[in-house]
Amino acid sequence: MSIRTVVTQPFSDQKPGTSGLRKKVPVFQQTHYLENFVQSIFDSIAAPQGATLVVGGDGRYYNREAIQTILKMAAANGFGEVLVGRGGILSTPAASCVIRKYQTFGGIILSASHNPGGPEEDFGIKFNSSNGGPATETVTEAIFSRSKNIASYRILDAADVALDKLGETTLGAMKVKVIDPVNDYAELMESLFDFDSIRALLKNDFRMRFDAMHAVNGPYAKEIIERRLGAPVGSVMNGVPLEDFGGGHPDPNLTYAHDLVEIMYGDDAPDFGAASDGDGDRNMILGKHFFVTPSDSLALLAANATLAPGYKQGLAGIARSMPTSAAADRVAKALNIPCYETPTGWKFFGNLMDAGKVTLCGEESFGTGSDHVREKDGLWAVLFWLNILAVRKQSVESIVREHWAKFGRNFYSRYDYEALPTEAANGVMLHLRDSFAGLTGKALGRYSVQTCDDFSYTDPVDGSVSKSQGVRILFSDGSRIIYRLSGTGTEGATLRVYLEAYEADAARHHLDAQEALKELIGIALEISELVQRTGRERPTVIT
Ligand code: G16
Repeated sequence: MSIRTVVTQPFSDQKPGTSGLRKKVPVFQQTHYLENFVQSIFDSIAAPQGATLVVGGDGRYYNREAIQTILKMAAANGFGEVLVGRGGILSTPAASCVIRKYQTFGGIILSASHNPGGPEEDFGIKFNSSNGGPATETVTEAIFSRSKNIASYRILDAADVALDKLGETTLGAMKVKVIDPVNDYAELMESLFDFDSIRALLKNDFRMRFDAMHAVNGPYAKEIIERRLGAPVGSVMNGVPLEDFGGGHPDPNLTYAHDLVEIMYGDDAPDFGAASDGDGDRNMILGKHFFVTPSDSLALLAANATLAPGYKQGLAGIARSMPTSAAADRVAKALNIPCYETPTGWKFFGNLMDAGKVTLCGEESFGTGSDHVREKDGLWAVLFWLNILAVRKQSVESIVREHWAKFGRNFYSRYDYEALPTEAANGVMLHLRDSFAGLTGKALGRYSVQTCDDFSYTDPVDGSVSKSQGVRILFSDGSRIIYRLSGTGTEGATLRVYLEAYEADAARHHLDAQEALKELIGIALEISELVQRTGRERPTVIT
């Protein structure tokens, strides 16, 4: 076996987005494309000789091929050991858990998250650091800049490694350890939640469904929910991971998780429904005929955190991404703990958690998590909810309604305009930025604009500054309209419009969010000239 140095040319499009490099599979299949990016990672992270790496992915199309390439390149780049999930599988939170538990130098996670998979669909790759979290912007910038002048990469000439059997093999001088992808993660979950109470809940006439969407969490959910917690077999649906997610879009929202939504809104609906995404880090929570917004879910978990054994000491603080509703801020205030507002991207929570400033984090994009790992964690959120339901013995809906009665309700909705021509989407953002002066102080219907800005964040731990993180139109009553271009799409541009209005009056809490936000939605479309500029009459997805 010999190490080969292969001469290559840089690609100009390897800039990591919100969460790593995501492209269509055929882009990754171009000669040297994956190798260039992997070598750019290795050249940027300064791993000491003999370091240990974790490698795994969500099992989507191209996962296996990519892992073989990464293993051979890791061997040629001086790594001493790689821990890889059996079959090349590791959910994103499980990868974070393994990195932390075995104190490795970091890990490479292969996933395009909630985006579809298949030969013509999406693939992705990102590096996570030794804290188990996505590399900071400083590191992703270094990787990008390396990718622009890379001239060669190193790879071991060797046969493929057998990934389907647990155990150790060698690849050149490097050890490859194939590990059980579920075990370490399941143990961590048992240490955080009251499995006895949840088991008792599931034994009674409480019924639940978990939709794994034919994605990575199938085996995790079957092991934890059905085997360890004793939910009846069949409680986990779409539990067999498929390379193309069964042709579906593994995004747990009301549009794409339609199998589950039909059941939860049908006759004889179960008491609790949940779904997670392609790589297992997102979650959606449903009660009987009832949807819990991710922003409310974060606030609810924070308010009830001490009911779970792993959080009984209370929370150090909460963090939410800027477009996430301020529902969690109200809980933080009541608990007298800080609440941080970060840009979109889980990577921004890492420093806060490492510094012990926050325990819970969440995002409107169906992401919730805590400092047990450094990724958002879909199943963790589901188990947290089950723990709360087991203790409070109330329905999901009544818990949420009680929460609103106490804290007020932050009506919330997100409109996604996917696959727009990039120029048109940029045009909307430019137009909005140009309108700041004219909008400030202006009355729009019953709302009055207090300020407008482009969100900028200074990390309170390392002082790094992230600019242009989304246009905010802030109204005097606390309502907000936010516009952002997604950093995770792979086709054209995705424009997101986030709408939020606070309602203290309990008599209005029963309103449908679309109804309550109707006027704000009209204003959002009008001031952005979105329809004229993009030609889109309707959003692709409303959540
Ligand atoms: C990633 C990030 C999240 C972010 C989400 C949506 O999630 O980790 O922090 O909220 O993308 O980002 P955007 O609005 O830029 O599309 P995931 O689940 O795709 O890894």
